Amino acid sequence: MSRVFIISSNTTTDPYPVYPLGMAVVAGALQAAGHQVRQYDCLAQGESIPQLLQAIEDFAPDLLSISLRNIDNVDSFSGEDAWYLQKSKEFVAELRKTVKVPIVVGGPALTIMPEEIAEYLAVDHAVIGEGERSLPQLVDRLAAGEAVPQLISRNQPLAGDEFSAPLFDQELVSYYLQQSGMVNLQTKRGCPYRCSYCSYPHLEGKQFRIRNPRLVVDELERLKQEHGVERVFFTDSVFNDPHGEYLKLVEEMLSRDLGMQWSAFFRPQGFGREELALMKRAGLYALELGTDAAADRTLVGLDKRLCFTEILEVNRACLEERLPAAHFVMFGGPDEDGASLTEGLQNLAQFGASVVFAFSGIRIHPGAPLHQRAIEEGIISAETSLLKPVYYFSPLLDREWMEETIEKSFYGQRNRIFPPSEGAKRMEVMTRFGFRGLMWDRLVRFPKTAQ
Ligand code: B12
Ligand code: SF4
Repeated sequence: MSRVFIISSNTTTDPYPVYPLGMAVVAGALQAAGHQVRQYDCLAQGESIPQLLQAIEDFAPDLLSISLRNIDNVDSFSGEDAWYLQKSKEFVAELRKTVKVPIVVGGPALTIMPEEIAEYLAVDHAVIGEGERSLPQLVDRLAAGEAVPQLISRNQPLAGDEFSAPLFDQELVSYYLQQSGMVNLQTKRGCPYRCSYCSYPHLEGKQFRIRNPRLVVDELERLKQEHGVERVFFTDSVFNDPHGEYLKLVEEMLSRDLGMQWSAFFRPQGFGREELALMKRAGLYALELGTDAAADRTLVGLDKRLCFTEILEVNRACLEERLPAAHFVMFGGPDEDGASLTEGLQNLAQFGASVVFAFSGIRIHPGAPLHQRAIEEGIISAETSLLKPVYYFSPLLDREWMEETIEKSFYGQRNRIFPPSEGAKRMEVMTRFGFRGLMWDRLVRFPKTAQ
């Protein structure tokens, strides 16, 4: 048995504070493997280094592990203060001065750029991919005195039913309920689509690995009964898999009459009023839609494999079912030109009461098809470091003109948000008025008769 101190270093509160689920899952796996674990969340429990060092000393761990969630905020308008790795580097360096046990990092940020981040942070070990099996194995190898390399490659992907149950900590749950009114849970991993900008298939694998609905609902029940949770966000890359497996989970939620509310990311394709009505009965209260582009030309440019008419149908069904929906749309991506921008803005006007969050440019993540395209178009070279965010902007239109055009088109509409900082401002105001959670769902005013 070893003692593992695990830290969630993420302190971002934009768009709202999110429960450190990665840390909780890994902590659950360590505990199940017989180790003693202490979780520490820098957002909920403070970033003070002396306080943290005291907690570490009190626990006397054999290993210090850090969960790294975000590299940056994927918003091209942001500057250095939204690049979180500098702070992570200083954080590790401060801990290193006192902590003598090995320091290991993992998490989605790390898995996106493992070599570069491990070197930049100067940690002893960096675990790529899922931590449930890899971290307990590392702990055992270190305890046995084995020499272990800095980079630990991925294990075989776990099957859906092998994912660890998160070890929810009541102090943290209470903090997130107070701050955001919800915690989070994962019902599956992976995504079989290949949208050209997206890092999710790299992070979670190219196939859906689905958890047994009964286990998910058991966890929901525990969250409600033992932790007082009424609302969750499902963190799946895509909640609505095309084979409709997600409906089995929805049915299970319904059959257990959970009385919990939930939201998730949806791909705006292949579902309509019938599915929405069922999900609404099971507690769905808002949908975040991976619309990503607003015209057929740019949807193809992103290799979305869906067309605008399909998105519009899903949007109409959401309005008809009176379910708040938010579309996340990136302008300036592959093949965007003046005509597609004009068409896209006209298309977005058809979303009516639903919310649109628009972004300018697309963060290039290494290994995503967009990375190769940016190299081929001479936007970056193969050697360009992506540690600090680099954004793809279509060479076919002027960025400034594009941004002015979007702002003009959205002007005066509370449910059309651009630039992204506008969303943060509105949420700040709503937080002051006592609202919590997604908050954008409050911006939706359904017409008397749905469109
Ligand atoms: C769901 C989600 C959201 C939801 C969260 C809702 C909620 N209430 O939880 C919303 C939409 C709010 C959101 C917001 C943001 N997100 Co987000 N989000 C995700 C997503 C899809 C899943 C994250 C998750 O919870 N996974 C489930 C847990 C269990 O998995 P995990 O954390 O990866 O942990 C596993 C492994 O990584 C590993 N592991 C984790 N920790 C550790 C530690 C150790 C020591 C080890 C060994 C292993 C290990 O083991 C775990 C179990 O296998 C990821 C993409 C993805 N598919 O991973 C992006 C992602 C993490 N988000 C990202 C970003 C940027 C953001 C925002 C900054 C964007 C913005 N400006 O709004 C904000 C930040 C929010 C915040 N406060 O931190 C990026 C980070 C990359 C980057 N460039 O920085 C990602 C990777 C998506 C992307 N664009 O590529 N997000
Ligand atoms: S954007 Fe959504 S559908 Fe496309 S690859 Fe990423 S997670 Fe999958």
